[in-house]
Amino acid sequence: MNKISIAPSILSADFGILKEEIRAVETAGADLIHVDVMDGHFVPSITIGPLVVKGARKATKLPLDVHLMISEPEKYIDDFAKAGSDIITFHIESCNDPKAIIAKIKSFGLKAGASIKPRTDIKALDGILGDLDMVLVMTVEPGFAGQSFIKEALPKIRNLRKIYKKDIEVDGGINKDTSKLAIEAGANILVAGTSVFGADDYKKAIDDLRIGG
Ligand code: S6P
Ligand code: MG
Repeated sequence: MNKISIAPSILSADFGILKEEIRAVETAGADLIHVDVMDGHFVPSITIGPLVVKGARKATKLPLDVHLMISEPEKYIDDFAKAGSDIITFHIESCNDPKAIIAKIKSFGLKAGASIKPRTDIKALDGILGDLDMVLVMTVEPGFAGQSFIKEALPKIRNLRKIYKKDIEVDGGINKDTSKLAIEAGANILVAGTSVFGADDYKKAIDDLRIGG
């Protein structure tokens, strides 16, 4: 895994000018656009739904990387697929039948990802790793942007990389210092909200993440 991809999270963008924000990170070198969907149930916050994904779809040709932090994700795959997602990631902690969800995502021709929270062991992915296109390892507790990176998640990334050759994405508290740690551990897609949209220079922020500071 040599190429490091950067996925700015629009959760930290200015939603009043969302189209411009998406285009600005695209111009600055982003590889994917990360979309954080929260339902006020699986996590405390409520963020965005399929309508915003539909709007984002019109703003960019970059892949839309949709991170569902919601209960009963199986009920909403259709809506997010039809809105224009390219990758749909659900939380392993939020569902009983992950294989069925993966099959549903793939039935739309999309990539399927599964995410684990910082305290969830990679064993929770036993039996589905072969079906997935991506694993998203959370490095903060899902729910809010702007939290600090949980270093205890790093050994999990290292262990996962030994057995998983496809995409490993990290999400939460990624900045130019922690990106280095995540890349060294084996992650190849870095999600970043605050450290990109909070920067004055999006290009410099993205370049700094890609090279690990
Ligand atoms: C988890 C969080 C992530 C987002 C996040 C990253 O609570 O919501 O899923 O992708 O916005 O933000 P930051 O500021 O930690 O880079
Ligand atoms: Mg996310």
